[in-house]
Amino acid sequence: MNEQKKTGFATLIGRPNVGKSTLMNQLIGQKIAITSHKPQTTRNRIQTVYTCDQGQIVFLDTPGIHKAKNKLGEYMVNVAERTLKEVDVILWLVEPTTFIGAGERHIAEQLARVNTPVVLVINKIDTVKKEEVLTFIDAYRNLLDFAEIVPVSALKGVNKDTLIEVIFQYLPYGPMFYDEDTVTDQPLRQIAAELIREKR
Ligand SMILES: Nc1nc2c(ncn2[C@@H]2O[C@H](COP(=O)(O)OP(=O)(O)OP(=O)(O)O)[C@@H](O)[C@H]2O)c(=O)[nH]1
Ligand SMILES: [Mg+2]
Repeated sequence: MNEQKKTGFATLIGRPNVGKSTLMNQLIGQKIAITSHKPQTTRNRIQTVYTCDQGQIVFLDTPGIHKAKNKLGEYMVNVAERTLKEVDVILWLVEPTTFIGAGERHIAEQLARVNTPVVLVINKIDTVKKEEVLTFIDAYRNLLDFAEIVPVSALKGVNKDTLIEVIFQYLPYGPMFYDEDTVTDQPLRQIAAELIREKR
């Protein structure tokens, strides 16, 4: 019997509002992180756990990476950037567009400095025509040496299973970090407080 499991850490990074928290909630099938149309919703690192027969993925949702304008912003960016070196795979979320702005280039520069494999996740494909998706892939392909490029819709759950498969490819074999019924490291009080913040 060979029951070896894969287990490791995947972080979600990207500019504010690209859908990091929405994707994480969708992947684990529960609402833990708050989401909103306003940027800079996530203020700290939120950890959630996905367990299946293959093993366990610990997701780290981070604050959006942006040019910091104040102390809170600076703190949020530091949290996101520090996380890059600590994980097995990085999921970089981008908007579905061929335009690569200064914000994306800044993130690409940070990513070029770490050895961690980067999966480019083109999110919100429910908002564009199917045939356009290839043009976005082409626009991004040369920006960085991506491990994979996966188009998804975090909102609708499109390509969710493909993304999970891709993540497992980059995880090492090893013992699980959490019980199989653990979903997050966030205390319930914290989840409740965050959900109240979202409703404001
Ligand atoms: N149409 C569409 N909207 C999406 C999708 N994913 C996220 N959104 C919307 O985009 C907005 C931002 O989503 P969040 O998940 O809060 O984004 P975030 O990247 O976590 O934002 P910060 O925490 O502020 O950095 C919300 O209004 C979401 O409903 C998607 O796949 N399709
Ligand atoms: Mg967020």
